[in-house]
Amino acid sequence: MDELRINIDRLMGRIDELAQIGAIENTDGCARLALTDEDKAGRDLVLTWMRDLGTEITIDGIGNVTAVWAGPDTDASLDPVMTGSHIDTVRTGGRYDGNLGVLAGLEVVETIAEAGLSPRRPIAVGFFTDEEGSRFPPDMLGSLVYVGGMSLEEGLDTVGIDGAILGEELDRIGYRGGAPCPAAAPHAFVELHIEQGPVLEAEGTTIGAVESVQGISWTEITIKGQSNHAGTTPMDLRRDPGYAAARIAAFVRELALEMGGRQVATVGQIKLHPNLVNVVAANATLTVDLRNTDEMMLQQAEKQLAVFCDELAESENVTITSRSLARFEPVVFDPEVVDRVACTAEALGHSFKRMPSGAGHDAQMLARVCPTAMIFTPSWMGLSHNPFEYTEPTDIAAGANVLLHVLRGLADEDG
Ligand code: HGY
Ligand code: MN
Ligand code: MN
Repeated sequence: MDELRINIDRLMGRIDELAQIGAIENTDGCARLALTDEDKAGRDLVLTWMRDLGTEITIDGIGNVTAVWAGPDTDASLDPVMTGSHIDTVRTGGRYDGNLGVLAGLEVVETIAEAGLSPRRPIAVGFFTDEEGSRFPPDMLGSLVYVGGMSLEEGLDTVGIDGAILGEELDRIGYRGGAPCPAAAPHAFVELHIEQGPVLEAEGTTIGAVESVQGISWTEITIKGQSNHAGTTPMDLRRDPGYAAARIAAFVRELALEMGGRQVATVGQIKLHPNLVNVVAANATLTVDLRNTDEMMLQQAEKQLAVFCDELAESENVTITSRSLARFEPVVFDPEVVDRVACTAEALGHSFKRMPSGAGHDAQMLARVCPTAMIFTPSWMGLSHNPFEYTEPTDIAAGANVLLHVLRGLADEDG
């Protein structure tokens, strides 16, 4: 492996500059929910950097952006090797989740270009629309459309948690492009991302060679009862969706602890109506996020939740309905590409660990159409989806250099 390395100061400068857009006061974090004005401003800035690198930029019908770079002797007719991630964030976002993968991809291109090198294949750097899915579920919506897992029409018609229509928001920010969905499959896809969990830091390991992504199940549950006076309504006459929602939140926590293994469960959103101190709620809406690396266990968790809701509806005399917001089975990455990540980390002198991903990523969608893997860097205190998310610059440099050499290797291969 040669001595070529990325320029960490330039990469950190871009990470810091992008983080100013939607910056969350008194923190290092940023909030750029998909297709908001902040997301548009972030997109505009990243496109400026893509243009400065002389890449060929395409924007597809769901707003995914791809920048393709070729050296003077690159065979531009060959399928590109692709990297990338997302630049939309959750409302309590950090500056590394997704942004690192996109900006490290641009840094890799700039490093190769300024070294005057010409990889055999072009290198593409992309960011995908609405990876977080927290405004417009499901998560990874843009990359799902990119690979043909969801029709463009269905993606555009998606209704957000705020009632906005995805396609209308895309038009409002001027990012509905003309490039076709699904896109042509790249030769391979590698995504650099922070771990967003505690494992690498706890083990003092620098690089994660990610082998798989766990299954994801998002459900929206709606509970209808009867609003009533908080003071005059006897307890045995209540039909209380607020109480039922609390019971479901407690149930899924106990279920995950009982199942053990890698089962996790989260109630991230609870809305009561009319949400007033002296009114027994009329209705409640809550979301349940269940995940497991094992598909059968995940199905079992879903079944137990459904049975619990049926029994609860009966005992509390409320009606409970549910709808799926996202459902993805576990994904296993390409062992050969994972091996490249592991070998490259070792050749660069970094400790590494083969591991699954607890979070969903665009890479799990690209894995449907091309050989794919991911590179993780440690997360301070395992924190993410938190404005105090942090990764050491030395670890960022390590991850970006592994990305540099894995992409170069893939870009120079035949076939
Ligand atoms: O939900 C996830 O795992 C990802 O952050 N979209
Ligand atoms: Mn992410
Ligand atoms: Mn995220």
